[in-house]
Amino acid sequence: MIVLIFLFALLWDTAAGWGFKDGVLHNSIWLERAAGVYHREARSGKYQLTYAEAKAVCQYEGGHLATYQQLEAARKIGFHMCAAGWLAKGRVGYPIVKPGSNCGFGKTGIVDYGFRLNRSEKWDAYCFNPNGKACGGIFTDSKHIFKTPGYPKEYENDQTCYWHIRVKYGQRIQIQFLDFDLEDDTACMADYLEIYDSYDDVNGFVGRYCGDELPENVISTGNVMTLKFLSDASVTAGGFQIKYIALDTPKKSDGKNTTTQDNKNYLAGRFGIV
Ligand SMILES: *[C@@H]1O[C@H](CO)[C@@H](O)[C@H](O)[C@H]1NC(C)=O
Ligand SMILES: *[C@@H]1O[C@H](CO)[C@@H](O)[C@H](O)[C@H]1NC(C)=O
Ligand SMILES: [Ca+2]
Repeated sequence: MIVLIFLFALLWDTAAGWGFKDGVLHNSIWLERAAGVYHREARSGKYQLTYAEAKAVCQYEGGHLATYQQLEAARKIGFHMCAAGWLAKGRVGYPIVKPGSNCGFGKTGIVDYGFRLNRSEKWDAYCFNPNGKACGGIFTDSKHIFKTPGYPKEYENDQTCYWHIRVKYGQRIQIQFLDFDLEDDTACMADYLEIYDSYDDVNGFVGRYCGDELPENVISTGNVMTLKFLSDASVTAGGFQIKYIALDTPKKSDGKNTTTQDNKNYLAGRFGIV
């Protein structure tokens, strides 16, 4: 661990593109470890999992409950969730990157509820899967392609995937749909993809998508985005392939604004509101 910190300190000095902004590390050697952390809730909604159930959810997906340290490493690269979840050894907490009055008591860090004596309490879960789960993750590279689990085969029932994207401060994220086919229903209640222009799936709702029509590109306003894919207990479809790329925000000296132009594709969700 000490060696790691030293190495980190060394790299810290030399790596030009790295740095703290809003208390968050942009790019780090922790990424590899941290990227295996993800949030899970029961299909029936928030705060429905006992400790034993939370453990089972992570194990079913080939991982285990994340430790406090793993959650903190993930937080350091921008993992932010406004939902308390079980961690290893019966601890409960959630990671806050961006302080807000409605979540995390205006502080940043792991909001720690401590080791619970009553393991029948119901919370969400934070899992860790080092083997690069196909479903969700935290991404900080300048471009990446996401696929539904199993793609190009049909996705499975009862999937919940979160993709957290964070590019360099000052950049924006462009989402391009390469292929899209989710079970279709009029209000996208069964299977859907949701896009959020924020760290989590609470703020910045952009749109909810289903069916087989290829949605238009979406461009973020900031350098973070969250994508959430859910499938219900029956009927699957081909799934999707989505590419994101980091866009450099034009320098002020350019003297021209692309914002207006980009905005026409922004909030393009089939059920886009806000
Ligand atoms: C433990 O938590 C459950 C769920 O919140 C509650 O129903 C139960 O009464 C609690 N048990 C004790 C001993 O406090
Ligand atoms: C660009 O946008 C900024 C902020 O919206 C505005 O103040 C400025 O006048 C715009 N510049 C041009 C050239 O449109
Ligand atoms: Ca379905």
